Amino acid sequence: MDGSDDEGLSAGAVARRLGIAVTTLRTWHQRYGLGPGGHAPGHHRRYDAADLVRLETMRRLTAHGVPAAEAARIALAAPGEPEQPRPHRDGGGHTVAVGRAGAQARGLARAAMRLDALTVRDLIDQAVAEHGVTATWQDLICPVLVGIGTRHAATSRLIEVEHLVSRCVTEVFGAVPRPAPGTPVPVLLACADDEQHSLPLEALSAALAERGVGSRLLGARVPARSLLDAVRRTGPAFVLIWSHAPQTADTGVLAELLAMPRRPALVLAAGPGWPDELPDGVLTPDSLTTALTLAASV
Ligand code: B12
Repeated sequence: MDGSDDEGLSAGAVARRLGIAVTTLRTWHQRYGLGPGGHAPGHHRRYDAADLVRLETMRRLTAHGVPAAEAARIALAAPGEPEQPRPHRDGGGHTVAVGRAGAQARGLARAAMRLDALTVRDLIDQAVAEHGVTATWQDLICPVLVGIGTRHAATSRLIEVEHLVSRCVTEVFGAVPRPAPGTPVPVLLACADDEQHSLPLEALSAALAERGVGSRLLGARVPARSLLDAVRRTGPAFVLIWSHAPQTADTGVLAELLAMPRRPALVLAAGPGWPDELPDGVLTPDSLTTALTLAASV
């Protein structure tokens, strides 16, 4: 049932195959002439293999943030050689809202919804190379994650998309070069016990690495005792604990950190899980940028 016959594919089938909305396909046809080759007026539009190649080029370029008019010019200029049959299917799907974020975020959201891990990874990789970790996290990744989370909350779906994007973010941020072995590591980053939302810490660790600052990233679900042991053994100047939900926000561990004989100079509680009332002396950065500024002070 993909709307194909001997004369080609229907608009709906092409849209599904490319993971775009039919309205997008129509816009590309009307505005940029990227329609079905032999489209005879009065007949249903059928797309042939060469049309598909051009449209796939258009989709790929716009996913990478190339403005639509420019992408269409390139797609129309390219020879419309039929693609070899592909051994895989992509995941279909359309997109999620990314608020006022730019074309790159929309491209990332579309790739995520297609479960196109290679493009997701590539887009994040390119953004880090061009704009750095902080801008990539705040302007590209966060809007997409928030969009996915909002849609998930409304539909109980898209967990596969959430996992795929999270994995790609982890891979790209993990690949940002770290300071050389032997460099001091003044920063310790950990999620609260049972807390799985580690991506903000991964962003912080990668952004610190860009600035030549080493960090120990303990990642998700760090029990209080393990965190305190790690602090005792490594003596960090800056300890940040992430909690995304009140259920994981254990203020007791913050008090214990502050009471240690050689306590870290800065103890930070970050994430939306923490209550307003925290032990005196705990800092509460509300953004990656603020956390970076505080880290620079130690
Ligand atoms: C990715 C994700 C996951 C991944 C996490 C993978 C990973 N390695 O991190 C997985 C799939 C594991 C996951 C699991 C769950 N998740 Co989840 N998840 C998300 C998602 C989509 C993004 C999380 C994230 O990284 N947010 C960070 C950015 C993107 O959010 P932000 O709002 O822009 O950030 C603000 C601040 O936090 C701050 N900030 C951002 N980055 C940084 C960095 C630093 C250093 C600092 C200081 C500040 C800062 O600035 C922003 C402006 O205020 C959110 C959606 C969302 N809106 O956040 C849901 C979301 C957080 N998850 C949610 C839920 C319910 C769950 C689960 C309970 C689902 C389940 N039933 O199992 C489990 C949690 C299990 C647990 N005990 O932890 C809910 C939480 C609702 C709530 N408040 O309790 C959310 C909000 C989705 C939703 N709308 O329902 N999740």
